[in-house]
Amino acid sequence: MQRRLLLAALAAAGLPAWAADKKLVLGFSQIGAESAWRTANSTSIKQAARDAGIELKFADAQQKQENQMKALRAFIAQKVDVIALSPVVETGWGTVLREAKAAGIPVILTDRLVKEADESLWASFMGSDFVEEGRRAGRWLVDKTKGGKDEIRIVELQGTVGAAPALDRKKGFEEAIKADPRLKIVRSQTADFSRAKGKEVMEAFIKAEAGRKIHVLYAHNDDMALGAIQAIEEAGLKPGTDILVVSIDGVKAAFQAMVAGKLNVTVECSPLLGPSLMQAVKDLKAGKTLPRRLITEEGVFPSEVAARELPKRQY
Ligand code: GYE
Repeated sequence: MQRRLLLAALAAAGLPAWAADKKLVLGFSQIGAESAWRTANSTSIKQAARDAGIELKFADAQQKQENQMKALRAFIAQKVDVIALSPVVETGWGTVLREAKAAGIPVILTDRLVKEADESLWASFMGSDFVEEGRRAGRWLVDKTKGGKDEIRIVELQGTVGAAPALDRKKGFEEAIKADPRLKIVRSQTADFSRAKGKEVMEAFIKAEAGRKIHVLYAHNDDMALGAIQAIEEAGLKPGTDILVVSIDGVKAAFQAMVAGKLNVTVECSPLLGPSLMQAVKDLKAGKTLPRRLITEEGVFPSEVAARELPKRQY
């Protein structure tokens, strides 16, 4: 097609002239591959970029903030059109975000938020409400254990230190279990959102609590819960029965564990952010203002519905 005709067609479709000239380039700084959630998130973003015809520069930071900063600076040097960042921790992003702003490159935060006073440093934040997820887990537990008199002793496996979902899921859960003073968190430690560490820390909890009963395990994600389930079994106990297991994410393996009776509930957190991110990238470049916050919709799945839901799960 002649350029003049192409431009006219683009204008008629409400698209700007640059659309004729080049593919949009998106630099995406991913945290790592610490969990099934993260793997599903990376797949969603790569697939959606292909579907949208957006060139994706994908950088895996292997859990390190310094690697994410390097990636962002490389994206700025390469003059990408848009940067998307899933920040491993909340703090410490001001300088590099100001560099992106000075270079005129908009930043979209996905999955996790940063803690910066100047909110003009990002165009939009899309992801889950982690405090609400924590509350949902807590409310489920309050409801499940209501009626008795005895103390209910909970151990907690936290996500990565300083990460938004770890801080918020702790906060929301604590808020919700206040409804019943019998519910007490007796031990709480990070296991970095990983299955191997979940197992390791749960082993340590079981050892430290020898002679006392652990009634509930609350894990900030499914992978840590699945690791802990192994530790519980190796200690000769029945996960799901001797110890109630509550977790967050809703990955397939969690549904399988529920069907097997080893996990009691998972609070959904959707990793399928790819399509909304690509839409946001296109909207930004078309000059539209993005909503400051796009909240993912999600549910709660107790073991009773696991068998019915499992075939429908996408991740
Ligand atoms: O819950 C966990 C992952 O930020 C929501 O990160 C995400 C969390 C998710 O490693 O499994």
